[in-house]
Amino acid sequence: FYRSPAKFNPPITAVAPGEPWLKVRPLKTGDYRRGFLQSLSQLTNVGEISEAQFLNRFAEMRAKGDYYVTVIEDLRSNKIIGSATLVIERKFIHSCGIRAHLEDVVVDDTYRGKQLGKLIVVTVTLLAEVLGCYKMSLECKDKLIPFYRSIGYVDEKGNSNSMTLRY
Ligand code: 16G
Repeated sequence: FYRSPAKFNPPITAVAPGEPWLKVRPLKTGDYRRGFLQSLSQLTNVGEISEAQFLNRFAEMRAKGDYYVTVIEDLRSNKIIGSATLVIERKFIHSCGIRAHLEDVVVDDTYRGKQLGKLIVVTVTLLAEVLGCYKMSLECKDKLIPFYRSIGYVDEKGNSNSMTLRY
């Protein structure tokens, strides 16, 4: 499997994320009340989402089976302090292959310097490989390019320039 060039110092893992009160795990329905959406609002506009809306969207994602939302919880406050989503796209090409997209990566400002962004990205990147994806791609702000490079992502210039149409 993928050996990330990312260096962890001290050496943390998803199972032992550096502090006994931090837990890396899949999203659960109760995470609405654990501040999951407040945490996401550090990334972009989340909007006013009721618990029913959240549960409905989460049920849709689970029914599809192609969404893997991973969160980090602070067990002291029972708050979600970071998350990342892996979305799988089904293809005809690459022998009916599957491709992974890394989406909505966020770690609370107040938890900076604990390597948690790196940890969650490495974790879902490995998960995509275990699931059989032939590649994982993402879009990010320019200032985050060095971060993703340090984890092994490459900007394939001229080949896959990221382009957007906004509605
Ligand atoms: C970043 C995110 C993307 C997210 C978008 C939100 C990563 C790797 N990329 O590009 O997943 O959906 O920001 O910004 O986390 P927007 O609200 O402008 O679409």
